[in-house]
Amino acid sequence: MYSQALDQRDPLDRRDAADEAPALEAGFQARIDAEDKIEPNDWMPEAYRRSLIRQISQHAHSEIVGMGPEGNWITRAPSLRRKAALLAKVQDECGHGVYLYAAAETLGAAREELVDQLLSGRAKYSSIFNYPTLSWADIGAVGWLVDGAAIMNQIPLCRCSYGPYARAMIRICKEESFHQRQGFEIMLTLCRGTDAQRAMAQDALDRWWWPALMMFGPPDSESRHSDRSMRWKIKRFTNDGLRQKFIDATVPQAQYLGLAVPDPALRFDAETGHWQIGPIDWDEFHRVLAGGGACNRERLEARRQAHADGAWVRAAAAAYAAKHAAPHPGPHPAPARAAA
Ligand code: FAQ
Repeated sequence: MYSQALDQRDPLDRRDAADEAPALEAGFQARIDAEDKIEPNDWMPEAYRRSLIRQISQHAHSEIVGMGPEGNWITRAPSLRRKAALLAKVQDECGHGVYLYAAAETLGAAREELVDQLLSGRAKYSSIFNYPTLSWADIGAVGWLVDGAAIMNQIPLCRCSYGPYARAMIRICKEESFHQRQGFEIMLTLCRGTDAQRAMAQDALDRWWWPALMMFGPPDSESRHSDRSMRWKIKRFTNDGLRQKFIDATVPQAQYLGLAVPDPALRFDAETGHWQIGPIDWDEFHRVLAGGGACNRERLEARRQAHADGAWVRAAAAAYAAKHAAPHPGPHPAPARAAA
């Protein structure tokens, strides 16, 4: 890995590298400022590399854990069309996780280590996936709000300064936008249905609204990584900036559905042209991050079980790779002829 390679160098070379570091960093920042993409073999500050591995791996874990809440409803989808769409969506999330782990690997991270961090509970993944999906309307709300929030956050990541992450995000965002529409369409169908269906849609919005706003991360005043990530153009907008964009886009959609946003303080500020919300319960956010959400334990248990169930696949793949890496034994000797 990159850091090990640095450590193994001759001490004199290391001293030269330390002398060169300020110039290298200035050159690196100039490339970022010029909107160049940084590629895996380019020089980069160690902190940039680590910050990307942190963010990309948390993102990958979120996609993988995020299969759980919706996967829960595949067998109970109300029609074949809904089942096929949900199945495809959950498979897409798995694919996103895989591209993202591959992007983290280009930075020298070992995938096994990243997965181990998730399974041992040391890694973070998005707070949103620690909430339960209690009704079919929750599948609509997850697509509409959770994928909607994910897209708002991820479209700017298509312009991230790190090339492999930016390129992975382009495809991911195309798929996420389909996910958001399928969720909104489920909500629309329910809202045009019976009173009981409308009540189910309202109940889902009541439970998912605030957790969806928390997906954007802590307020800017408490965001420890934002300043540096913005300077390095990993992030293009702050957490509060993206949260506000999401609120402004989503409140009119709720109105179109005929649903009430569960916030008595919500009001449109004509001066700024933005919707203003009441206070977010950041204690709840921190409680969920610390493992105290309704489903933290269940989500990790599901990942551990899936990992254990997949052990034979990993063993078979390793055996297959080893067989193909071994030198070819050459043609079989001709069978000995029987004496005439
Ligand atoms: N949950 O200093 P900041 C999806 C952590 S994908 C848990 O502001 P940063 C698709 C943060 O990691 C959803 N932890 O951090 C889908 C940091 O912890 P650390 C995931 C959170 O990185 C849909 C600490 O708090 N998307 O939904 C959360 O500058 C449907 C301080 O925070 C991404 O990962 C949170 N909500 O900004 C799948 C997008 N927020 O590392 C299935 C990429 C913050 O110091 C179904 N990531 N933290 O221990 C990002 O854009 C950023 O990492 C942020 C956080 C914006 C999430």
